[in-house]
Amino acid sequence: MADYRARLTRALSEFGDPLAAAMPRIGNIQVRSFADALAAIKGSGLPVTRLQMRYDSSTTISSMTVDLASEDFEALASDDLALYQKVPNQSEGTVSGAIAGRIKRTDPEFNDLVSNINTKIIFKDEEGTGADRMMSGRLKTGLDALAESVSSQWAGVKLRVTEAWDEDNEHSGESLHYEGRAADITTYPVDGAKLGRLGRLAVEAGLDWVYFEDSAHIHVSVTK
Ligand SMILES: [Ca+2]
Ligand SMILES: [Zn+2]
Repeated sequence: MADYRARLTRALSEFGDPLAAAMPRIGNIQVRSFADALAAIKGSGLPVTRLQMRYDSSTTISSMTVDLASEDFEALASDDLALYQKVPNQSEGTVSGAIAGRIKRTDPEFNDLVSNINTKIIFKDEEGTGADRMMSGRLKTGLDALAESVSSQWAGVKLRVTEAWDEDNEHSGESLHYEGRAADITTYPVDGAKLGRLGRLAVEAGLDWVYFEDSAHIHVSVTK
């Protein structure tokens, strides 16, 4: 009995249950079942949002209720990027390198950009010019890898690019978008709750600098 009581007290205290400090005298089998149940919950790896016990008397548990967090909480508990997080946690210029100059269609540097026609990526192309597909070879390599991991992570979900190379001066002055070395991404279908995981997948896909820029998109960039 003492052994089970100690196990239960320890299990309860791990959940921060105040009952651990004032253990009721409950039956041997109940204590064992309860301790095993708590161990199983802990083993599931899911956070517990509620733990409630009811007693018929000082020696009998009448019910025990445990609410586990949803899988959304499981995602939050992982290494997903948080809003405004940068990986690595340095300035973009330090990691990806400063822009040399804005590339226009008429510049020779434009010929160094590639058009990404990967069918596993949805390109927003709201400009209707194909600019969203234009990018450096390194950015294409990273996004192509990311597209694979996105479809592996979520069935029926694709990587979506809303901006890559920009010729419409829609970004801040020194933005790497102007050199085709940056992209703004989401999932498709668009789901803000997936952005934190998307950011981590982008890091793992080899994109050099990943920034959870706002609640609507992830910004990524690469070195030259
Ligand atoms: Ca666009
Ligand atoms: Zn951007």
